Amino acid sequence: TGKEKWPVGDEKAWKDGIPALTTEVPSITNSVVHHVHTSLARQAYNLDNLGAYQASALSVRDNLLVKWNETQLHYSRKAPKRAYYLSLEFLMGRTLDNALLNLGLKDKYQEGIDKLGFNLEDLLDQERDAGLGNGGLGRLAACYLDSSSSQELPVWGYGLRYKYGIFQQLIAPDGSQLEAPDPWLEHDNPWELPRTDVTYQIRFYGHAERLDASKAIWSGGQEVIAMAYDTMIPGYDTKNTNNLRLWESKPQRGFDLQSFNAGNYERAVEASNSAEAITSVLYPNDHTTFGKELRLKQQYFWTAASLADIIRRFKNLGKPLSEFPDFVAIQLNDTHPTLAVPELMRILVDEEDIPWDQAWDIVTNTFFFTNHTVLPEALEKWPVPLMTHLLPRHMQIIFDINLIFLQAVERKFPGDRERLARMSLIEEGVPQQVRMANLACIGSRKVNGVAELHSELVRATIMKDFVDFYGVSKFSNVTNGITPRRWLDQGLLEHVDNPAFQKKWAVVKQSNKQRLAHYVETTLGLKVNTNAMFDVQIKRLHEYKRQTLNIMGVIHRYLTLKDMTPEERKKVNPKVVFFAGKAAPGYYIAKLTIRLIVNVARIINEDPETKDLLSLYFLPDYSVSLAEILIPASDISQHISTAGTEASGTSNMKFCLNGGLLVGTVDGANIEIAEEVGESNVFFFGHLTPAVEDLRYQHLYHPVPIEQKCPPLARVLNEVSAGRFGDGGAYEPLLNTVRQNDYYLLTEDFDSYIQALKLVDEAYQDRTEWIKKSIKTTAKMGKFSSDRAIQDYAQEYWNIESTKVE
Ligand code: T68
Repeated sequence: TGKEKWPVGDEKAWKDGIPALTTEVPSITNSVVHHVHTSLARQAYNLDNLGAYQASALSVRDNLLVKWNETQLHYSRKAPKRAYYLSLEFLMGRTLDNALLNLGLKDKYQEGIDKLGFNLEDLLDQERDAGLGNGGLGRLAACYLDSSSSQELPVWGYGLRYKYGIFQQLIAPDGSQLEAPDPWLEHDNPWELPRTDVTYQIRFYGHAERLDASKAIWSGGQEVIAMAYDTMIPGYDTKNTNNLRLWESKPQRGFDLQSFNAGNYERAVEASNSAEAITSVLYPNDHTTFGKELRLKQQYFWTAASLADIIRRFKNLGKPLSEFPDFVAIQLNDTHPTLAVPELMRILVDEEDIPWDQAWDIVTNTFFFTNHTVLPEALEKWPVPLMTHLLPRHMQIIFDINLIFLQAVERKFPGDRERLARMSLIEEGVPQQVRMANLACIGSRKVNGVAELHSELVRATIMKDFVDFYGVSKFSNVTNGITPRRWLDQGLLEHVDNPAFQKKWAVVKQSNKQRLAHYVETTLGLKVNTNAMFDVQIKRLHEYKRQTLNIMGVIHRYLTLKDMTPEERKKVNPKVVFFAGKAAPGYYIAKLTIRLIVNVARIINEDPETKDLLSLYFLPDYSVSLAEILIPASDISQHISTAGTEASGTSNMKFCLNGGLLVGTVDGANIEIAEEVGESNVFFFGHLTPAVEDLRYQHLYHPVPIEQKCPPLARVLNEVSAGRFGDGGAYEPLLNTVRQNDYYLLTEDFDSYIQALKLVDEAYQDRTEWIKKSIKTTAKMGKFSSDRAIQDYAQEYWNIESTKVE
């Protein structure tokens, strides 16, 4: 109510002491100088850009904290239903620029910092990216936090505070990717608040002793401490500032005293190391499962700490646990947090003495599950022996859930043993494995995919049996979205046909291209032709995303240019192709693709006959910050996955929002983007999803040699084989994926791909028309705001309401 008795001491003294927001230049400079002197213990005499960044960040942080405190108090008083977003990845990028934008203080800080003799843009550049994610899935989580605060929704994120984020990508002299660690916390992180008082003990190993048919006691094993770090999530133009809580693992007592006293110093240190190892590093694999014990430990550590925290907060409301789903909704971002399902059962049944059926009711009304891929190699499975060893009680609970579930399936489909085998939580084999997607599905109220086509495929493939069992209404769609705050770099329109506006539009795009060219020049020492069309493909390296198709297309273009007479070449529009993206360290073919791109670039960028017409850059160490430079600079971007493989894609949305056009397959969110911006503004090519299965079947059983099937592509492969781009036979394993069964259908789509790129060239010739397309595209992207996506979740899934801080 806000009217309750003041909790401690003199109310006025407390209230007067709350720091004022620094929203005017004099208070801004005061607060920055204050932090230089106190927090940093430095002065104007010895302050570099890094120090000035840190002091500015601390000053902005003070503002965020005033709002954050108010928000948390407001939520506690109002006690609305809350939603929690559990994600192993939050790819936040940098914070200062975005915080200033959301606070509406960018101009004022710019002025203040100028006054202190520094340049805001230089300071922004000092910040290290928080790279706590691999790609789309992790960045999506970050966009959803931004939108939750902006929409004034009571949502918290829960994740892990990795000491090392996604690895730093280096390029070796031969063009291959090398990985280096990312010690992003090296110089203190001003955006996090260590909460030494928010800790939980998390158990691993030990033994589970059954007490009756459903209850058990889990004891022994290893105990590790989870400690909270909070990060403020500002909303745009609102006081609401939500929280992202990340857990760090710590040893129980620093040292195991017993071993220490027994003179076994080494063992004591080992125990402490093994606890700290849990949150030491982000696993760099997307779309493959690795089966490493440490990864499973991360998943349990994080879900257990988060649930303990959520339950503690719920209990403060003084309500019975039967009302838990009325106050708590938990979104499972992919299957990574699925252990939350048996963990909540364990807490309710073993610790809270709630009967099994009632507990299961609570669980299945609390969780919601988002699937991000239908690729079979990405579906998470854990060996039963490993799970039994690490989490003996959870394994029992999973078996019990499975037994009851399969009995229900048997009642609905009597005698259908194959169906039971497919739907079981346990995959038979040596060893048996736990199917996490099945567990997430049956433990959740709803299941969603991330774009219309993808959700359709989820229903038709991996979840088909579950649709038959539950009915289709449990399985729906929330098309992904992106925050327009971070990803829109220019103003808006309504002026498509206004020549003055078109001109301004072109000027903005041009200056974004110059900014990118400047970046390339300062990082790679290479000059970029800013009069050329900029063509960009930036995403994780993966066969299904078909960077290989793109590089084969570039080589084809190069060979075509070489075949031309100088007269013919004069008619060609220059083009610059950019690639960026990381490959999982163990993904051999993806790494070979990088090596090929780098070496093709070396040859064609040096060819005096063609270099003004075609050049190619692989920008190392792709990150959120680099994306912020690349995306606004693109004329055209490539989203060319084999149909049916890219669940949604989100950079496609970011490019279009910035007036870049798409060349793409009929896949993921490309389809819905075309519906919004008009098909005439998207360059589609390639086979459609329903054809893919048949084509793969033909490749396996009726293969046709590539020379027959696609001569231009065969020529490209032969040139690479022959060593035209160096390294003779090095690329054979990559080329063979295309020559042999061509699972991702490059030979099937190559001709229409080249045709689509030709249409792009033609369209680009008419610059005015192109600019109009660009303006229209930006204007029609509203659907893909993560504000819309998060409202879909809030209304259709979580049933939470906006809770505005006045
Ligand atoms: C992506 N998935 C989808 N996964 O590929 C993309 N996976 O189509 C979609 O737009 C995006 O999710 C958001 O929905 C991923 O990014 C991972 O990064 C990942 C990481 C670990 C394990 C499995």
